[in-house]
Amino acid sequence: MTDKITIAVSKGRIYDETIPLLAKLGIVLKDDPKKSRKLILDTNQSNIKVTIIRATDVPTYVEHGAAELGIAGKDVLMEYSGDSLYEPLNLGIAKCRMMLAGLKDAKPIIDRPRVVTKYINITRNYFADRGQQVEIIKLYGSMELGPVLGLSDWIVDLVDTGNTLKANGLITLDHIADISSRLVVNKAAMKMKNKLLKPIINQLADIVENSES
Ligand code: PRT
Ligand code: MG
Repeated sequence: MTDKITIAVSKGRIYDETIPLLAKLGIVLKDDPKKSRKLILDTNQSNIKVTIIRATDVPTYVEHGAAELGIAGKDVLMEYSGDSLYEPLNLGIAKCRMMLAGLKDAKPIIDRPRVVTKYINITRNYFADRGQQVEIIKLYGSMELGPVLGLSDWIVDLVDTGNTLKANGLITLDHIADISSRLVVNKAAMKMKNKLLKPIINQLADIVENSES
């Protein structure tokens, strides 16, 4: 099996921006994942397959070697607690910012501030660094609703255009991190399948470098 690789790609916006990158590498999907129900997709290269999965599952598949390569947001990687992943490349796609936000017309906070987020670890570290006591409440989506319905004072979430915050009467309060998608590589595969992986990583690095200038 040293001659085959699987690339795990986050679905959603990362997938949309990954397909042109793969095309530049000469890797083209044989099926349209929006039409096919197959979870593992063949490409024009017989030894390379692509699987499109939940963003938060990408590091898990790659760490355990079920996929040799993965493409995931830095937000997901920062939140992930495993540590045996190589992260050789910032792909510069699906860029956004991790922000602290709250209601524009917020009432003064009298108690420990409550924060809703799906990024529990990032949020805990952020407030620990500032020495501030907060109560963190985990949500799985639509964080913006938290302050609107009085579940929390603040949210920690990703912001791109800022339209979602604005539409819900929220403003940014602090910038926590710049986010973009990264290439991650399984550590064992990096040794065992180096002949196959190295050229892909190098070519991707060239493509990213050229698209920056
Ligand atoms: O199911 P789940 O929501 O977990 O994932 P998904 O399949 O819906 O994927 P998707 O498309 O949400 O993409 C997730 C990944 O894209 C994240 O892990 C980030 O690395 C990256 N990314 C880049 C973003 C955004 N930009 C972004 N703006 N992910 C989410 N958003 C959301 C944000 O949470 C907020 O609700 O977009 C909204 C804000 O956008 P603006 O433009 O209104 O500011
Ligand atoms: Mg989403």
